[in-house]
Amino acid sequence: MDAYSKIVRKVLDQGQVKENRTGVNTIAIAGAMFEHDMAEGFPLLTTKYVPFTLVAQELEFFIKGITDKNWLRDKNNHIWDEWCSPAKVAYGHDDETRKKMMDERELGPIYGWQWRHFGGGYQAWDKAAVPSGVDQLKNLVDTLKTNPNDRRMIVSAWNPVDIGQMALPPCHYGFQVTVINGRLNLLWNQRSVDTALGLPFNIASYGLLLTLLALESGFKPGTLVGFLGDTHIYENHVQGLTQQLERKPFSLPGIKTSSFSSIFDWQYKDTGLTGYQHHPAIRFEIAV
Ligand code: UFP
Repeated sequence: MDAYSKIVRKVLDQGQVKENRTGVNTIAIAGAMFEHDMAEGFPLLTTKYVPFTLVAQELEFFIKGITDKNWLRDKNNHIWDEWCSPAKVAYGHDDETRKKMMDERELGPIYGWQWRHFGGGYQAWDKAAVPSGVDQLKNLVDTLKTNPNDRRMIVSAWNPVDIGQMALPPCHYGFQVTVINGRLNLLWNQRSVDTALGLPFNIASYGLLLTLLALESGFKPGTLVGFLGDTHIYENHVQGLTQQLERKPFSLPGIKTSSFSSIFDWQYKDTGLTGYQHHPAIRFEIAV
């Protein structure tokens, strides 16, 4: 059984019913670990279709530090749409901030902002403001090239000062890179895990980031590890996941990047899958 299916199995077997803010109960376990050796292939689920292009577009959006979701919408990518509906924006915002965010289609200082401008004084509606703050991603890349044995290569998206301004507090709130025996490993932390809808995307996204950092630094892709906190299945996802577990996985796809010069210039179009064989998509309702 693949690493993802094992987590699904564990939540189905051991999960306890838990209420949460969405109104749809989950079954949840205290935590789980996902581990995948990139030498075995790219970790995109084969037991259902996962739209890799949407994952890659979102990663480019993060890497570029963009927080205006129109950048994604222009590419027909709607994965962040739910997180700026008036109900969602009410999440920790006063009326004036909400109006500005709706006008701007701004998600607030979410992942990309924290990766590239941590502590930089987010003011999205002030077009004249030059973003400042700590460029954590650039620092990580520089260290990877100059001192790969370093054990401090961390990017944090969890910024308590900024959380009130975000459309959604980071779910995956930090990642670390290590280099061991010429292989680059990426370890991410995630506080809250929607096993059916979020986790397949999160695995693919960090698998892609690992791949890009390996290209950037010349190390071989190593192990992808996810430390997962509240790992849950929404009750209306149980049936679909049970059906998914019955499917026999295909061998994993490969991943191919053309004309790579730097992770900072990389575009989602530069990377594609090779040989992605998969079972049909499964419809899961998103709990917002
Ligand atoms: N969620 C994920 N992965 C993500 C993301 C959200 O699994 O990358 F952005 C899920 C987890 C949870 C919900 O079910 O979205 C967020 O709700 P909360 O903030 O209450 O944990």
